[in-house]
Amino acid sequence: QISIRGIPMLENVQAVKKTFNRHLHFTVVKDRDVATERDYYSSLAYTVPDHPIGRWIRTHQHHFETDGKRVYYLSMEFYMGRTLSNCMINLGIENDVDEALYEMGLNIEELEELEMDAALGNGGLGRLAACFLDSMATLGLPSYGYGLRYDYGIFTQKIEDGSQMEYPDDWLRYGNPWEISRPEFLVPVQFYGKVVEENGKKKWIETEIIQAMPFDTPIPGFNNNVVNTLRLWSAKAPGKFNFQLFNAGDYIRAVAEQSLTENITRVLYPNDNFDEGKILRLKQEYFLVSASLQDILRRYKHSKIYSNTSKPVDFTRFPEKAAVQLNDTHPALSVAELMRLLIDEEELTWDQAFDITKKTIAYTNHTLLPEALERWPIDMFQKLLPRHLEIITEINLHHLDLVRQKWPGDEERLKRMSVVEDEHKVVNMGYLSIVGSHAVNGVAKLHSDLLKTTLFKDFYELNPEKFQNKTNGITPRRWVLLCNPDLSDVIASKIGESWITNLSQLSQLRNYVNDEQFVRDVQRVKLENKQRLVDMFKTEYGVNVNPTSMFDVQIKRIHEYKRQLLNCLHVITLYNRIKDNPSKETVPRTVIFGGKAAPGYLTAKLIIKLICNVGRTINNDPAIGDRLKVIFLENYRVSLAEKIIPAIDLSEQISLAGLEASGTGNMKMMLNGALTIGTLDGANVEMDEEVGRDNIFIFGMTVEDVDALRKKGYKSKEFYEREPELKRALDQIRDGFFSPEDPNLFADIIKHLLEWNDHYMLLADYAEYVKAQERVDQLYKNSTEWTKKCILNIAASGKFSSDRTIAEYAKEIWGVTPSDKKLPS
Ligand code: 26R
Repeated sequence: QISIRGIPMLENVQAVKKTFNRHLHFTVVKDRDVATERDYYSSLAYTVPDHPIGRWIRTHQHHFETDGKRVYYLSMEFYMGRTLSNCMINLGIENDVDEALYEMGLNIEELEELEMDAALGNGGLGRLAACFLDSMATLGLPSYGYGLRYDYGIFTQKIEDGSQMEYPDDWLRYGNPWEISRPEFLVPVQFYGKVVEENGKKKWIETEIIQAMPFDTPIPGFNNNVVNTLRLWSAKAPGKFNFQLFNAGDYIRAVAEQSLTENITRVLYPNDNFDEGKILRLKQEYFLVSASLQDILRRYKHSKIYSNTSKPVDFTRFPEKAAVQLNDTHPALSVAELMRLLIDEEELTWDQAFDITKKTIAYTNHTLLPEALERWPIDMFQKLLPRHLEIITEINLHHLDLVRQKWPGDEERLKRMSVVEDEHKVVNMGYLSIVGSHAVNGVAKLHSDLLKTTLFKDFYELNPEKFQNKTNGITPRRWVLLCNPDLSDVIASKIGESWITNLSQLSQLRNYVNDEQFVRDVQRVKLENKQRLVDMFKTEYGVNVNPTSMFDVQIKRIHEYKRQLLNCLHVITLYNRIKDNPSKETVPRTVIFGGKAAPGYLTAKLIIKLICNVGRTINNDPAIGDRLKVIFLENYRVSLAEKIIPAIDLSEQISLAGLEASGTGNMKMMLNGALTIGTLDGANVEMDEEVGRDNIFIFGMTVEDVDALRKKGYKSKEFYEREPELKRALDQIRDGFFSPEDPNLFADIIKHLLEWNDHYMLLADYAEYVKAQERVDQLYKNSTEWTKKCILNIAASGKFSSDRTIAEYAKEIWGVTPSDKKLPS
């Protein structure tokens, strides 16, 4: 076995042992007689970050000295998952640490399991931000992530009696060894107050101030000695009230109430693709934006050109030194805040400020779903951010002037394109982001095209040059090297290791599809990965799973548009077929679902309940045996994805065409040798292009078909009447076959699909989906042919590295150049 992880060096191993023992003693304050597993984990987690510290400081010095353009990625979510093993891999110290722990009689894999996920994200958007940080560091870009340090990340999901229950995710309970607070860079953020004019200058006064405390986490690049920074803000009460004014009772109350101020960064909003419009969320968004932009401007003012000189700071050159990327509209207030800072604080003119703002900011859209588009009520702005409302109003006036120039007399268009929607009295944050940016991008080809032809059509016609595509990607470090070390070794044994930072090299694997030993190795690794899960299914869920059965997996947030219900209808169909024809040979399947439902999204919660109940019926039916099993994974999250994805045979990507902006799980599964069953949606379209139609199971309506069917008048009941197996499955759900204790339990699901006309058109795609699944079964019977297609999928997955995505952002949006230079170690 060749090892990508390097050979342990004696002196390194000794050094790790020494540091480990020092931390056990001086940081954790235990000796080996009384230390628990968690104490050992903590010692390890304090040992590993000692390694990047020197490189972290040197990276900052390097950025200061070279003074290149910096990239700032602003995001309300960074779904980082665990840090320990990722850090060891990127620093190349995995084997040294492994060996040191082994020599001390400790099991590194068990200790790694004690790390809590940093789950500061909901799903795709947050995890994309985390993959981007890894790629930006690996490509040597001087980049910073800016986000919020929520005390509570995405809730912990428990399944109780088949229903989702939510528990707080107290991820900081045992401390966080990966962060360092930076009180010296504390910044004040203002809220409320009023705007007055003094000598022709606007002043925002009588505001309430909340301090933003930065916490920095190192982001090591892969094998290049670069260590960048993720800076997360935590709300801190100013603690400056005048003691004289309070009597004893007021004093206690005043101190106690400080903690209310700090609620701003208490918890991540658990909604994915649904805008609740809550004021606390608006406060969070502004808190991120204001703290980050103040920090960015401070860094510019202290950059090399201005150090040790009395040269006045020239902000017109700011866009040459800073690129700010908005991860969806959540940080869209950046447009107004940068304008405010430049005009009110730095005394630039409106035109100068607007020019700088537009050149600096770019905006990525991640969804077309109307209910996910942020539109904040004007009254809320008026109260919380009065100065920003003024600025937005003026930006809008200038913008509408341009529209009027281009389309004189087109009042309808003027109304459609207004950033401030008069009718609903809201600010459209998508429109604000477009107007204040020089680039707007979607996250897959199809999605970017749909932005131009539907959601932002008018804006595309006004400024076609702004609109771009940047197809998403994933980091191959976490999503194969870390999570699937055995597959990585098998790949490296054929093509070496350059694919780790140049994923398109995987195409060389095409040369080995007929190499029998290679095919057997890939097969063996998949089976071993599945076997590990089988053990987990037995202990965690009490279900006996056949490791050679097809692992058919749908893992993602639970949402109607993603159509977990369609998958469920297929499962019921398989069940009915086995029951009708018990002696017929079938391809054994284990159908696995995982994902969280937003706590307030009742239909999504009911879908979880249905899946669990269908599983209960099937898993306990002795006539089924191990031919069909259904599992709902509890608390799907980054660290669980790392265990599941290497074991998947079939990847379910079955959203209604036009609604999944990209998907990124689809890419992770492809890279780990799963075959995809999917619609022509999001990045599936490009996966199909890369791998070829013979090696992917595409089914269902295209975007054009969906359009045509809606125009013609879709009637879900017609499909229900036409498809006997579909009708039977729906009748079973309706009649309580899966919920005999409460036969009406799933009435709402039936309502959605039949009475309310099935908004996501599951019934229209059902027949083709079932047929595609039959083709899947046919292929699975021939395990060599199956594995060859898996290999072709791995070989075709190179495009989906986030390194490629980031290189495109760098070149086409940010104007910066990746570097493969290694900093000194
Ligand atoms: C609360 C509200 C404002 C909100 C809306 C939307 C909160 C969170 C979201 C998350 C959305 C934007 C999201 O995660 N979108 C996903 O982005 C991925 C990365 O680009 C895509 O792969 C995926 O298709 C898309 O759904």
